[in-house]
Amino acid sequence: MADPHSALAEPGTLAVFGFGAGAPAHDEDPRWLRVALESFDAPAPMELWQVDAPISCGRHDAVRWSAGGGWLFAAIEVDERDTGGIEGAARQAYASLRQFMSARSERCVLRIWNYIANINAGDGDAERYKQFCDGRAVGLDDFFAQGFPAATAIGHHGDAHLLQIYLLASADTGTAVENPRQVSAWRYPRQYGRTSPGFARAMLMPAQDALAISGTAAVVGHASTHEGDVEAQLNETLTNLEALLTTADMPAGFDTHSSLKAYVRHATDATRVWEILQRRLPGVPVLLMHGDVCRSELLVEIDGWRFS
Ligand code: 3EB
Repeated sequence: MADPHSALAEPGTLAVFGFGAGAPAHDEDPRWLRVALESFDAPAPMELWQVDAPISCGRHDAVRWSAGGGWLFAAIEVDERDTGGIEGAARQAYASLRQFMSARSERCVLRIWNYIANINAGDGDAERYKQFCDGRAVGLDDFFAQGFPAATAIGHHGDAHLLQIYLLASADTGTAVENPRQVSAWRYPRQYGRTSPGFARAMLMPAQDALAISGTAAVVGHASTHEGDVEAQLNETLTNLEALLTTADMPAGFDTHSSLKAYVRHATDATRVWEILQRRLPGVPVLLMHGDVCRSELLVEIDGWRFS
């Protein structure tokens, strides 16, 4: 891992991310975030968000933020012990983000990442991911009444009490994109929980020059497919990604500029997933992460970016 300080010192740096316990804890700069997910690539590269504009940054209660050129990064970390569990943590985190965002000019949330400990613990409606969905909806209130952003919700294996959420917002609106192969998440039937997850399958950036792709798995219609078969799930996921690119009028396939993350549930599947991605997406930078998908039967999920 390179030194985050030099990346933070570059002009136009909106945010810098490190991955896993090996990343520095460095807490002085609100633009630095250590994500609680481990990467299978050692050392994991840093992720760098840069804009062509001067940056201001700060903290507002528990929210840390940076902004420049009409773009905004905001992040919040909540300790579940302070909120009585994941539902309260999600409610508080989203209420804080909503309150912070509503006072900003960069109010259009385009993309959100949620990293949750023990995401599949608990049965039925008591599963922690479903409690997270309940709390998120309450905390958000009507903030996404105009439409949901693209999102990722993945289970991490770090601090068991830590909820991490970060987002990218803009002064200008993006265009949400749905996948014709999939039921929109906010229309999922009751069997997936009391509160349907609020996210769009992808978001076209305001200048229409990039597509932010939500966590995408082997979901067809509303059903999980290929239970127990990581290779078939990965192939289905790639088919879903292709369908999204087509719907968004993006060029087909991914290229060397498209940065993707593949979240793999079982460490024992990582090599196999890597080999398949090398073959199916040659030359595409994919960061392989150890993470749990929010439905326990799903073994792999991919998110990332496609630039036109
Ligand atoms: C799915 O297709 C997989 O709750 O914000 C993917 C992306 C998923 C985002 C979220 C959930 C979320 O339903 C799960």
